[in-house]
Amino acid sequence: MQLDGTLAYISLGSNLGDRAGNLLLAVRGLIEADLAVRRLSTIYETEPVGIDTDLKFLNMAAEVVVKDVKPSQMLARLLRIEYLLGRGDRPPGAKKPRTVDLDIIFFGSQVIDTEFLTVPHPRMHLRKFVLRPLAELIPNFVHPVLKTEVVELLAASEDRSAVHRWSPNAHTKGEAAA
Ligand code: PH2
Ligand code: MG
Ligand code: MG
Repeated sequence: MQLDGTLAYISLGSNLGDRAGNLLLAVRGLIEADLAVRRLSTIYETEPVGIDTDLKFLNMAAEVVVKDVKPSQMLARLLRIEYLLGRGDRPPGAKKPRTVDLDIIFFGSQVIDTEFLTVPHPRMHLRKFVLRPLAELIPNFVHPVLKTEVVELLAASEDRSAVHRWSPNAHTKGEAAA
């Protein structure tokens, strides 16, 4: 069946407070904002990359179906969800721990480069915490600029930071790394 709308991919991250709870509230926020969540990756616990914190992140990816929504409108909705979940108290762009961060990774195969929004996300191909969850959902999707599949980007990534599947009941490192 033909899909009625565009598939967009969002990377979700949290490294402050109840991290898994924050991710779930963010997913609920997407649904309430009319961004129809179709599939979710599993959750990964990830070492912080390029950011001034020792607090590990939980990261995941969401596939949403958007209809009659422009990328700039989607961005505004994501920023609103971040704000409602407690990211309003910091200057934009500050590299600090965050309750929730929602980044547009792909918006169909569109290429967007404005002052406010760059899609595909300009650093996604360098980050295992984005590529690993994304590869669960769309391993063979071709990056519209790099012309490379998501699994190939993951295999070629030089990011050596730790990315492990997370499960709610495994609190020791060994179990979490299963
Ligand atoms: N987000 C960043 C910077 N660094 N590291 C991990 N592991 N996970 C993130 O979501 C993340 C990060 C900027 O948004
Ligand atoms: Mg981010
Ligand atoms: Mg962000």
